[in-house]
Amino acid sequence: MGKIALITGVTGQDGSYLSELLLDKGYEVHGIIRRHSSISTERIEHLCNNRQIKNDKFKLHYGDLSDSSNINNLLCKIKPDEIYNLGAQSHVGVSFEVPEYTADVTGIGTLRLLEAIHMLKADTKFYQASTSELFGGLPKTAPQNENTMFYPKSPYGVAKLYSYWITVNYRESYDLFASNGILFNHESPRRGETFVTRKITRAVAGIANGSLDKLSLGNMNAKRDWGYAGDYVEGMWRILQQDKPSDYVLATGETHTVREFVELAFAEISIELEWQGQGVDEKGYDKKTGKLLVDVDPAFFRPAEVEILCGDPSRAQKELGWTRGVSFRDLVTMMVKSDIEKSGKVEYVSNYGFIEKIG
Ligand code: NDP
Ligand code: GDR
Repeated sequence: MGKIALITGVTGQDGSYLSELLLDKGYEVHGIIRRHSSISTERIEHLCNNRQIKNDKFKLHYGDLSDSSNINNLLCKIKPDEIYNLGAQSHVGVSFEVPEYTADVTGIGTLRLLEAIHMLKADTKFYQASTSELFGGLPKTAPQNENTMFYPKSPYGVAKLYSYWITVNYRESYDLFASNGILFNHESPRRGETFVTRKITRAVAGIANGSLDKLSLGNMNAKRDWGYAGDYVEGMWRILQQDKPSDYVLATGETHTVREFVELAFAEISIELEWQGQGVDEKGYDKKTGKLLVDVDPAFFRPAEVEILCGDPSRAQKELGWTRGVSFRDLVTMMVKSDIEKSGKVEYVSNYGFIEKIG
Protein backbone atom coordinates (compact mmCIF):
# COMPACT_ATOMS: atom_id res chain seq x y z
CA MET A 1 0.00 0.00 0.00
CA GLY A 2 1.24 3.52 -0.84
CA LYS A 3 2.31 5.92 1.87
CA ILE A 4 0.10 8.69 3.23
CA ALA A 5 1.48 12.25 3.40
CA LEU A 6 -0.02 15.33 5.03
CA ILE A 7 1.11 18.73 3.73
CA THR A 8 0.49 22.00 5.55
CA GLY A 9 0.81 24.95 3.17
CA VAL A 10 -0.44 22.80 0.28
CA THR A 11 -1.81 25.87 -1.55
CA GLY A 12 1.60 27.60 -1.54
CA GLN A 13 4.41 27.45 -4.09
CA ASP A 14 6.23 24.52 -2.49
CA GLY A 15 3.05 22.70 -1.44
CA SER A 16 1.91 22.53 -5.05
CA TYR A 17 5.22 21.11 -6.38
CA LEU A 18 5.52 18.68 -3.47
CA SER A 19 1.96 17.41 -4.02
CA GLU A 20 2.82 16.67 -7.66
CA LEU A 21 6.02 14.87 -6.66
CA LEU A 22 4.36 12.71 -3.98
CA LEU A 23 1.37 11.81 -6.18
CA ASP A 24 3.84 10.75 -8.87
CA LYS A 25 5.52 8.49 -6.31
CA GLY A 26 2.18 6.83 -5.49
CA TYR A 27 1.45 8.58 -2.20
CA GLU A 28 -2.01 9.43 -0.96
CA VAL A 29 -1.68 13.17 -0.37
CA HIS A 30 -3.71 15.17 2.15
CA GLY A 31 -3.45 18.94 2.33
CA ILE A 32 -4.63 21.48 4.89
CA ILE A 33 -6.29 24.53 3.40
CA ARG A 34 -7.58 27.67 5.12
CA ARG A 35 -10.97 29.15 4.56
CA HIS A 36 -10.68 32.28 2.37
CA SER A 37 -13.33 34.70 1.18
CA SER A 38 -12.29 33.78 -2.36
CA ILE A 39 -10.68 30.71 -3.88
CA SER A 40 -7.04 30.14 -2.85
CA THR A 41 -6.36 26.80 -4.52
CA GLU A 42 -5.14 28.16 -7.86
CA ARG A 43 -1.75 26.41 -7.65
CA ILE A 44 -3.30 22.97 -7.01
CA GLU A 45 -6.40 23.35 -9.17
CA HIS A 46 -4.91 21.02 -11.80
CA LEU A 47 -4.55 18.31 -9.15
CA CYS A 48 -8.07 18.75 -7.76
CA ASN A 49 -9.62 18.53 -11.21
CA ASN A 50 -7.33 15.91 -12.70
CA ARG A 51 -9.30 12.81 -13.63
CA GLN A 52 -6.10 10.75 -13.71
CA ILE A 53 -5.76 11.34 -9.95
CA LYS A 54 -8.45 9.39 -8.17
CA ASN A 55 -10.38 11.40 -5.58
CA ASP A 56 -9.07 9.25 -2.78
CA LYS A 57 -5.43 10.08 -3.70
CA PHE A 58 -5.54 13.87 -3.23
CA LYS A 59 -7.71 15.21 -0.44
CA LEU A 60 -8.04 18.67 1.06
CA HIS A 61 -9.17 19.46 4.60
CA TYR A 62 -10.00 22.78 6.18
CA GLY A 63 -7.66 23.67 8.99
CA ASP A 64 -5.20 26.15 10.40
CA LEU A 65 -1.84 25.95 12.15
CA SER A 66 -3.22 28.18 14.89
CA ASP A 67 -5.89 25.59 15.83
CA SER A 68 -4.51 22.64 17.80
CA SER A 69 -7.85 20.80 18.11
CA ASN A 70 -8.15 20.85 14.33
CA ILE A 71 -4.58 19.55 13.95
CA ASN A 72 -5.14 16.77 16.51
CA ASN A 73 -8.37 15.69 14.81
CA LEU A 74 -6.78 15.66 11.36
CA LEU A 75 -3.81 13.59 12.53
CA CYS A 76 -6.16 11.09 14.23
CA LYS A 77 -8.23 10.81 11.08
CA ILE A 78 -5.50 10.77 8.41
CA LYS A 79 -2.76 8.85 10.28
CA PRO A 80 -0.05 10.12 7.94
CA ASP A 81 3.27 8.33 7.45
CA GLU A 82 4.93 11.67 6.67
CA ILE A 83 4.07 15.28 7.51
CA TYR A 84 5.60 18.16 5.57
CA ASN A 85 5.10 21.38 7.55
CA LEU A 86 5.25 24.03 4.81
CA GLY A 87 2.48 26.26 6.18
CA ALA A 88 3.64 29.65 7.44
CA GLN A 89 3.19 33.39 7.31
CA SER A 90 6.17 33.26 4.99
CA HIS A 91 6.78 36.90 4.02
CA VAL A 92 9.78 38.41 5.82
CA GLY A 93 8.72 42.04 5.21
CA VAL A 94 5.14 41.42 6.34
CA SER A 95 6.38 39.73 9.53
CA PHE A 96 7.45 43.17 10.80
CA GLU A 97 3.80 44.28 10.41
CA VAL A 98 2.25 41.15 12.00
CA PRO A 99 4.94 39.83 14.38
CA GLU A 100 2.62 38.18 16.90
CA TYR A 101 0.57 36.39 14.25
CA THR A 102 3.82 35.28 12.57
CA ALA A 103 5.12 33.88 15.87
CA ASP A 104 1.86 31.98 16.41
CA VAL A 105 1.61 30.38 12.97
CA THR A 106 5.23 30.16 11.82
CA GLY A 107 6.59 29.32 15.28
CA ILE A 108 4.01 27.73 17.60
CA GLY A 109 2.20 26.05 14.68
CA THR A 110 5.19 23.70 14.45
CA LEU A 111 4.92 22.83 18.14
CA ARG A 112 1.22 22.03 17.68
CA LEU A 113 2.04 19.47 15.00
CA LEU A 114 4.93 17.90 16.92
CA GLU A 115 2.90 17.68 20.11
CA ALA A 116 0.04 16.01 18.21
CA ILE A 117 2.47 13.37 16.83
CA HIS A 118 3.91 12.86 20.33
CA MET A 119 0.53 12.63 22.12
CA LEU A 120 -0.84 10.20 19.55
CA LYS A 121 2.34 8.12 19.87
CA ALA A 122 2.29 8.08 16.08
CA ASP A 123 5.10 6.67 13.97
CA THR A 124 4.99 9.71 11.68
CA LYS A 125 8.03 11.29 10.06
CA PHE A 126 8.09 15.09 10.28
CA TYR A 127 9.69 17.59 7.89
CA GLN A 128 10.08 21.21 9.04
CA ALA A 129 10.48 23.96 6.42
CA SER A 130 13.42 25.78 7.96
CA THR A 131 15.11 28.63 6.18
CA SER A 132 18.31 30.47 5.35
CA GLU A 133 16.71 33.42 7.19
CA LEU A 134 17.96 31.66 10.36
CA PHE A 135 21.50 32.76 9.41
CA GLY A 136 20.38 36.31 8.72
CA GLY A 137 22.67 38.82 10.25
CA LEU A 138 26.13 37.32 10.12
CA PRO A 139 27.37 38.29 6.63
CA LYS A 140 30.93 37.12 7.24
CA THR A 141 29.72 33.52 7.67
CA ALA A 142 28.76 33.01 4.00
CA PRO A 143 28.75 30.35 2.61
CA GLN A 144 26.49 29.01 5.37
CA ASN A 145 26.18 25.30 6.23
CA GLU A 146 24.54 23.14 8.91
CA ASN A 147 27.12 24.27 11.50
CA THR A 148 26.87 28.02 10.91
CA MET A 149 25.62 30.07 13.86
CA PHE A 150 22.06 31.38 13.65
CA TYR A 151 21.24 35.09 13.93
CA PRO A 152 17.74 35.82 12.55
CA LYS A 153 16.95 39.41 11.58
CA SER A 154 13.14 39.48 11.40
CA PRO A 155 10.10 38.30 13.38
CA TYR A 156 9.75 35.66 10.65
CA GLY A 157 13.35 34.49 11.16
CA VAL A 158 12.90 34.39 14.93
CA ALA A 159 9.66 32.37 14.62
CA LYS A 160 11.45 29.94 12.29
CA LEU A 161 14.31 29.69 14.80
CA TYR A 162 11.80 28.45 17.39
CA SER A 163 10.46 25.93 14.89
CA TYR A 164 13.96 24.72 14.05
CA TRP A 165 14.85 24.08 17.69
CA ILE A 166 11.50 22.59 18.74
CA THR A 167 11.90 20.11 15.88
CA VAL A 168 15.39 19.18 17.15
CA ASN A 169 14.08 19.08 20.72
CA TYR A 170 11.21 16.66 19.97
CA ARG A 171 13.64 14.47 18.02
CA GLU A 172 16.05 14.33 20.96
CA SER A 173 13.43 14.15 23.74
CA TYR A 174 10.92 11.72 22.28
CA ASP A 175 12.87 9.97 19.56
CA LEU A 176 10.63 11.36 16.82
CA PHE A 177 11.77 11.16 13.21
CA ALA A 178 11.81 14.95 12.85
CA SER A 179 14.12 16.73 10.40
CA ASN A 180 14.80 20.29 9.30
CA GLY A 181 15.44 21.26 5.70
CA ILE A 182 17.29 24.59 5.86
CA LEU A 183 16.33 25.84 2.43
CA PHE A 184 17.74 28.89 0.70
CA ASN A 185 15.49 30.99 -1.54
CA HIS A 186 13.75 28.99 -4.23
CA GLU A 187 11.51 30.45 -6.88
CA SER A 188 9.35 29.46 -9.84
CA PRO A 189 6.53 30.71 -12.02
CA ARG A 190 4.30 29.79 -9.04
CA ARG A 191 6.18 32.07 -6.62
CA GLY A 192 3.95 34.48 -4.67
CA GLU A 193 3.64 37.84 -6.47
CA THR A 194 5.03 39.88 -3.56
CA PHE A 195 8.40 38.11 -3.32
CA VAL A 196 11.06 40.04 -5.16
CA THR A 197 11.79 37.64 -8.05
CA ARG A 198 8.16 37.24 -9.09
CA LYS A 199 7.51 40.95 -8.57
CA ILE A 200 10.36 41.66 -11.00
CA THR A 201 9.31 39.11 -13.63
CA ARG A 202 5.67 40.22 -13.56
CA ALA A 203 6.75 43.85 -13.92
CA VAL A 204 9.03 43.00 -16.85
CA ALA A 205 6.07 41.28 -18.52
CA GLY A 206 3.89 44.34 -17.83
CA ILE A 207 6.51 46.70 -19.26
CA ALA A 208 6.88 44.44 -22.32
CA ASN A 209 3.17 44.56 -23.08
CA GLY A 210 2.84 48.26 -22.30
CA SER A 211 0.56 47.92 -19.27
CA LEU A 212 3.19 49.11 -16.76
CA ASP A 213 5.65 52.04 -16.84
CA LYS A 214 8.22 51.12 -14.24
CA LEU A 215 9.20 48.80 -11.41
CA SER A 216 9.76 50.13 -7.86
CA LEU A 217 11.93 48.09 -5.50
CA GLY A 218 13.60 48.30 -2.08
CA ASN A 219 17.16 47.14 -1.34
CA MET A 220 18.72 46.06 -4.63
CA ASN A 221 22.10 45.29 -3.00
CA ALA A 222 20.75 42.32 -1.04
CA LYS A 223 22.34 39.05 -2.17
CA ARG A 224 20.44 35.80 -2.29
CA ASP A 225 21.12 32.18 -3.21
CA TRP A 226 18.24 31.53 -5.62
CA GLY A 227 17.27 28.08 -6.90
CA TYR A 228 14.24 26.48 -8.56
CA ALA A 229 11.43 25.28 -6.26
CA GLY A 230 10.83 22.10 -8.27
CA ASP A 231 14.37 20.94 -7.40
CA TYR A 232 13.95 21.75 -3.71
CA VAL A 233 10.81 19.67 -3.07
CA GLU A 234 12.75 16.60 -4.26
CA GLY A 235 15.30 17.43 -1.51
CA MET A 236 12.51 17.66 1.10
CA TRP A 237 11.32 14.17 0.21
CA ARG A 238 14.85 12.76 0.28
CA ILE A 239 15.38 14.19 3.77
CA LEU A 240 12.50 12.05 5.07
CA GLN A 241 13.74 8.91 3.28
CA GLN A 242 17.02 8.78 5.23
CA ASP A 243 17.64 6.09 7.85
CA LYS A 244 18.03 8.71 10.57
CA PRO A 245 16.47 12.14 11.05
CA SER A 246 18.82 15.10 10.66
CA ASP A 247 19.09 18.67 9.39
CA TYR A 248 20.25 19.60 5.87
CA VAL A 249 21.03 22.78 3.93
CA LEU A 250 19.61 22.87 0.38
CA ALA A 251 21.12 25.66 -1.72
CA THR A 252 22.86 26.33 -5.03
CA GLY A 253 26.14 27.65 -3.59
CA GLU A 254 25.86 30.80 -5.75
CA THR A 255 24.75 34.25 -4.69
CA HIS A 256 23.46 37.19 -6.76
CA THR A 257 22.20 40.68 -6.00
CA VAL A 258 18.60 41.71 -6.57
CA ARG A 259 20.05 44.17 -9.15
CA GLU A 260 21.57 41.25 -11.12
CA PHE A 261 18.17 39.52 -11.17
CA VAL A 262 16.60 42.76 -12.47
CA GLU A 263 19.25 43.11 -15.20
CA LEU A 264 18.84 39.52 -16.41
CA ALA A 265 15.05 39.79 -16.36
CA PHE A 266 15.10 42.94 -18.52
CA ALA A 267 17.66 41.32 -20.83
CA GLU A 268 14.99 38.68 -21.55
CA ILE A 269 12.99 41.40 -23.33
CA SER A 270 16.16 42.81 -24.98
CA ILE A 271 16.45 45.80 -22.68
CA GLU A 272 19.86 46.73 -21.31
CA LEU A 273 19.68 48.88 -18.19
CA GLU A 274 21.94 51.81 -17.36
CA TRP A 275 22.11 52.69 -13.65
CA GLN A 276 22.39 56.21 -12.23
CA GLY A 277 22.36 57.50 -8.66
CA GLN A 278 22.74 55.57 -5.42
CA GLY A 279 20.58 54.38 -2.51
CA VAL A 280 17.04 55.78 -2.63
CA ASP A 281 18.04 57.86 -5.68
CA GLU A 282 19.17 54.86 -7.71
CA LYS A 283 17.41 54.57 -11.05
CA GLY A 284 17.63 52.19 -13.99
CA TYR A 285 17.11 53.56 -17.51
CA ASP A 286 16.65 51.81 -20.84
CA LYS A 287 20.09 52.28 -22.43
CA LYS A 288 18.58 52.71 -25.91
CA THR A 289 15.59 54.98 -25.24
CA GLY A 290 16.62 56.65 -21.97
CA LYS A 291 13.23 55.73 -20.44
CA LEU A 292 13.08 55.32 -16.64
CA LEU A 293 12.24 51.66 -15.91
CA VAL A 294 13.40 50.95 -12.34
CA ASP A 295 13.50 53.10 -9.22
CA VAL A 296 13.72 52.70 -5.45
CA ASP A 297 10.76 53.16 -3.12
CA PRO A 298 11.77 53.30 0.57
CA ALA A 299 8.39 51.69 1.41
CA PHE A 300 10.02 48.39 0.42
CA PHE A 301 12.98 48.73 2.80
CA ARG A 302 12.80 46.50 5.89
CA PRO A 303 13.51 47.65 9.47
CA ALA A 304 16.39 45.15 9.46
CA GLU A 305 17.86 43.47 6.40
CA VAL A 306 19.71 40.25 5.66
CA GLU A 307 22.49 41.43 3.35
CA ILE A 308 23.97 38.19 2.00
CA LEU A 309 22.92 34.57 1.88
CA CYS A 310 24.94 31.89 0.12
CA GLY A 311 24.47 28.25 1.06
CA ASP A 312 26.91 25.36 1.12
CA PRO A 313 24.92 22.26 0.05
CA SER A 314 27.86 19.80 0.35
CA ARG A 315 26.24 17.64 3.02
CA ALA A 316 22.98 17.29 1.03
CA GLN A 317 25.01 16.46 -2.08
CA LYS A 318 26.96 13.76 -0.27
CA GLU A 319 24.28 12.19 1.91
CA LEU A 320 21.06 12.81 -0.03
CA GLY A 321 22.56 12.75 -3.52
CA TRP A 322 20.75 16.06 -4.08
CA THR A 323 21.87 18.88 -6.36
CA ARG A 324 20.02 21.75 -7.91
CA GLY A 325 19.06 21.22 -11.54
CA VAL A 326 18.10 24.67 -12.85
CA SER A 327 20.74 27.42 -13.11
CA PHE A 328 20.18 31.02 -11.99
CA ARG A 329 20.03 32.25 -15.58
CA ASP A 330 17.55 29.53 -16.62
CA LEU A 331 15.39 30.32 -13.59
CA VAL A 332 15.12 33.98 -14.63
CA THR A 333 14.29 32.95 -18.20
CA MET A 334 11.64 30.47 -17.02
CA MET A 335 9.93 33.05 -14.79
CA VAL A 336 9.95 35.92 -17.32
CA LYS A 337 8.69 33.63 -20.06
CA SER A 338 5.85 32.38 -17.90
CA ASP A 339 4.79 35.88 -16.87
CA ILE A 340 4.92 37.13 -20.44
CA GLU A 341 2.68 34.24 -21.46
CA LYS A 342 0.25 35.13 -18.68
CA SER A 343 0.51 38.88 -19.18
CA GLY A 344 -2.64 39.47 -21.14
CA LYS A 345 -3.93 41.17 -18.02
CA VAL A 346 -1.03 42.25 -15.83
CA GLU A 347 -1.70 43.69 -12.43
CA TYR A 348 0.77 45.87 -10.55
CA VAL A 349 1.66 44.60 -7.08
CA SER A 350 2.22 47.57 -4.82
CA ASN A 351 3.57 47.59 -1.28
CA TYR A 352 3.18 44.05 0.17
CA GLY A 353 0.77 42.95 -2.47
CA PHE A 354 -2.18 45.30 -2.49
CA ILE A 355 -3.17 44.93 -6.10
CA GLU A 356 -3.88 47.90 -8.35
CA LYS A 357 -5.16 47.05 -11.77
CA ILE A 358 -3.41 48.99 -14.49
CA GLY A 359 -5.42 49.58 -17.62
P1 NDP B 1 4.01 30.35 0.36
O1 NDP B 1 3.91 31.69 0.98
O2 NDP B 1 3.87 30.21 -1.12
O3 NDP B 1 2.91 29.38 1.02
C1 NDP B 1 2.63 29.43 2.39
C2 NDP B 1 1.55 28.43 2.68
O4 NDP B 1 1.24 28.46 4.09
C3 NDP B 1 0.23 28.71 1.94
O5 NDP B 1 -0.35 27.48 1.55
C4 NDP B 1 -0.61 29.35 3.03
O6 NDP B 1 -2.00 29.17 2.84
C5 NDP B 1 -0.16 28.53 4.24
N1 NDP B 1 -0.51 29.17 5.51
C6 NDP B 1 -0.35 30.46 5.86
N2 NDP B 1 -0.83 30.67 7.10
C7 NDP B 1 -1.34 29.49 7.52
C8 NDP B 1 -2.01 29.07 8.70
N3 NDP B 1 -2.29 29.92 9.69
N4 NDP B 1 -2.40 27.78 8.80
C9 NDP B 1 -2.15 26.90 7.79
N5 NDP B 1 -1.52 27.24 6.65
C10 NDP B 1 -1.13 28.52 6.51
O7 NDP B 1 5.39 29.71 0.84
P2 NDP B 1 6.41 28.76 0.06
O8 NDP B 1 5.66 27.68 -0.59
O9 NDP B 1 7.35 29.60 -0.72
O10 NDP B 1 7.26 28.16 1.28
C11 NDP B 1 6.86 26.98 1.96
C12 NDP B 1 7.49 26.96 3.35
O11 NDP B 1 8.90 26.97 3.22
C13 NDP B 1 7.14 28.16 4.22
O12 NDP B 1 7.07 27.69 5.55
C14 NDP B 1 8.32 29.09 4.06
O13 NDP B 1 8.46 29.89 5.21
C15 NDP B 1 9.45 28.08 3.94
N6 NDP B 1 10.59 28.50 3.16
C16 NDP B 1 10.42 28.98 1.89
C17 NDP B 1 11.50 29.30 1.12
C18 NDP B 1 11.36 29.84 -0.27
O14 NDP B 1 12.35 30.40 -0.80
N7 NDP B 1 10.22 29.67 -0.93
C19 NDP B 1 12.89 29.12 1.64
C20 NDP B 1 12.95 28.57 2.98
C21 NDP B 1 11.84 28.28 3.69
P3 NDP B 1 -2.91 30.27 2.06
O15 NDP B 1 -2.80 29.88 0.60
O16 NDP B 1 -4.24 30.01 2.64
O17 NDP B 1 -2.36 31.62 2.35
P1 GDR C 1 13.22 36.79 1.37
O1 GDR C 1 12.54 36.99 -0.05
O2 GDR C 1 13.02 37.94 2.27
O3 GDR C 1 14.64 36.38 1.10
O4 GDR C 1 12.38 35.57 1.95
P2 GDR C 1 12.03 38.29 -0.82
O5 GDR C 1 11.90 37.89 -2.22
O6 GDR C 1 10.83 38.88 -0.14
O7 GDR C 1 13.24 39.32 -0.63
C1 GDR C 1 14.54 39.04 -1.14
C2 GDR C 1 15.39 40.30 -1.03
O8 GDR C 1 14.92 41.27 -1.96
C3 GDR C 1 14.86 42.54 -1.31
N1 GDR C 1 13.89 43.40 -1.98
C4 GDR C 1 12.56 43.22 -2.04
N2 GDR C 1 11.79 42.22 -1.53
C5 GDR C 1 10.45 42.28 -1.78
N3 GDR C 1 9.66 41.27 -1.32
N4 GDR C 1 9.88 43.32 -2.47
C6 GDR C 1 10.62 44.35 -2.97
O9 GDR C 1 10.10 45.26 -3.58
C7 GDR C 1 12.04 44.28 -2.75
N5 GDR C 1 13.07 45.09 -3.12
C8 GDR C 1 14.18 44.55 -2.65
C9 GDR C 1 14.47 42.17 0.12
O10 GDR C 1 14.74 43.28 0.99
C10 GDR C 1 15.35 40.96 0.34
O11 GDR C 1 16.64 41.36 0.70
C11 GDR C 1 12.06 34.45 1.15
C12 GDR C 1 10.75 33.84 1.69
O12 GDR C 1 10.33 32.84 0.82
C13 GDR C 1 10.95 33.24 3.06
O13 GDR C 1 9.77 32.54 3.44
C14 GDR C 1 12.13 32.26 3.00
O14 GDR C 1 12.37 31.71 4.27
C15 GDR C 1 13.37 32.96 2.48
O15 GDR C 1 13.09 33.49 1.20
C16 GDR C 1 14.55 32.01 2.35
